[in-house]
Amino acid sequence: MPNIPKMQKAMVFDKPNGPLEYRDIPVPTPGPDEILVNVKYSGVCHTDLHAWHGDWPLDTKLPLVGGHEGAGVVVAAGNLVTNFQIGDYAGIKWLNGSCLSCEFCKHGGESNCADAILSGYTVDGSFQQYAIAKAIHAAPIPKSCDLAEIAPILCAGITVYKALKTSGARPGEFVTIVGAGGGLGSLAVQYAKAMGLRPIGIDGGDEKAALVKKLGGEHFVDFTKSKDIVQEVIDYTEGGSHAVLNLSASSGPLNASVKYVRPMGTVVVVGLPPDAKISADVFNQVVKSISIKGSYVGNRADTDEAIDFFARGLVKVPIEIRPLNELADVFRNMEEGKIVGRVVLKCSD
Ligand code: 8ID
Ligand code: ZN
Repeated sequence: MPNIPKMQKAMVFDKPNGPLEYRDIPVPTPGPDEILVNVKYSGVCHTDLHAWHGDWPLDTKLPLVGGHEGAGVVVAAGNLVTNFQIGDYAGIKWLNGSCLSCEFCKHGGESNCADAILSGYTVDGSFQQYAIAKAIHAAPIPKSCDLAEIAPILCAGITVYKALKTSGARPGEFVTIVGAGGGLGSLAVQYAKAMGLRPIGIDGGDEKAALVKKLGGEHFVDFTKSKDIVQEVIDYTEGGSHAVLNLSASSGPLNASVKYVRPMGTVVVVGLPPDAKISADVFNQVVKSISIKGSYVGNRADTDEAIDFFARGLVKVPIEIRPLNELADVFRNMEEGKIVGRVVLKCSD
C-alpha cells in the first residue's frame, strides 16, 4: 500500500482575490465512494482565475484549493469503489460528482445536475498533492499517457471536444475558434482538425498566430490588427463560418460571432467572461436561421472520447511546466493574455 502522509502542500486562498498561499494542510480521507489521487500535475484553466476573482454568480467554498485539471495516481479508495485500483492513473475533472439519478444525469447531462459538485470550486481541487474525487466521475487515464501532457485534456480537452459536437459541424465545414491561442483554443483547433473540420483561429499576437497555424489552423485572424473581423471571416469562408466556438475569456468578440456565422450555422458559447451578454439582431437571426447554444464541460462518455483522441496522439496542447507555488504568477500571466497554450503545475514528485 502507498505511504500516505498526514500533511501536504497546497495552494489556498481564504477570500476572493485574497493572497494565494502555499500552505501545509491535512491530506483528506476519501469517503466510501471516493478515491484519493496523488496529483502529479494540474493544468491551470482560466476558470481557476475566475474562481479566485469571484467573477461568477455562484459562490466558491472558502478557504479554497482550486484546480480541476489534475492528473495523478490512485493511492486510496473507499470501500464502495469498484472502477479504480490502487496504482491506476486517474484524472480530477471540473465535474467532481453528480447525483446520477436526476432527469439531466439520466440523459447524459451530468454537468447540468443541480447537485453537481465542482473540483476547485465547491470542493477542493487539484492545486494540492492529494485530492479527492468521486470514483464514478473521475477520469480513467491509460497508463501509456504522460500525466503532465494529459492534464489539460481533463477540462480544456473535454470541453472543446463536447462543444465541437454541440456545434453540429460536419466534416469539411468551417469552424471558427475565438480564443484559439489559449488553453481551450489550442486544443479546439486540433480536435476540429482531427474531426475533419476546417479550423479558423481568432486571437491576438504573432506568437498565437504561429501556434494556431502549427496546430492545424487553416487561417488566423488577429483581433488586435484586423480592421474588420466579421468581413475577414466571411471572405475566407465564402459566406460565413458553419460553426463558431466562443472560447475567449473576454466578452468583446461575442456579438461579432453571430454576424459571421453562416446561414443555418451554430454559435457555441463556452467562455465565461463575467457579466457578459450575447446579443443578436432578431431579423438576421430569423432569416439566417442561426442557432446560439451553450456548452458546459462534458459527461463521462465525452471524457473517455476526448482522452482517446489524446491517447492516439491526435491532440497535444503545448505546455509549460511550473512549480505549484507559482500559481499567482501564472494567474498574472493569464490575465495579461501572455500564456500560449497551457501552464501545468507540478504538484508532486
Ligand atoms: O465548460 C465550459 N463552458 C468551460 C470550461 C472551461 C473553461 C468554460 N471555460 C471558460 C473559462 O472560464 C474562460 O472564460 O473558457 C474561457 C477560456 O478558458 P481558457 O482557454 O482556459 O483561457 P485562456 O487560456 O486564458 O485563453 C483565452 C484566450 O482568449 C483570447 C486570449 O488571448 C487567450 O488566448 N482572447 C481574449 I482574453 N480576448 C479575445 C478576443 N477579443 C481573445 N481572442 C479573440 N478575440
Ligand atoms: Zn477548466
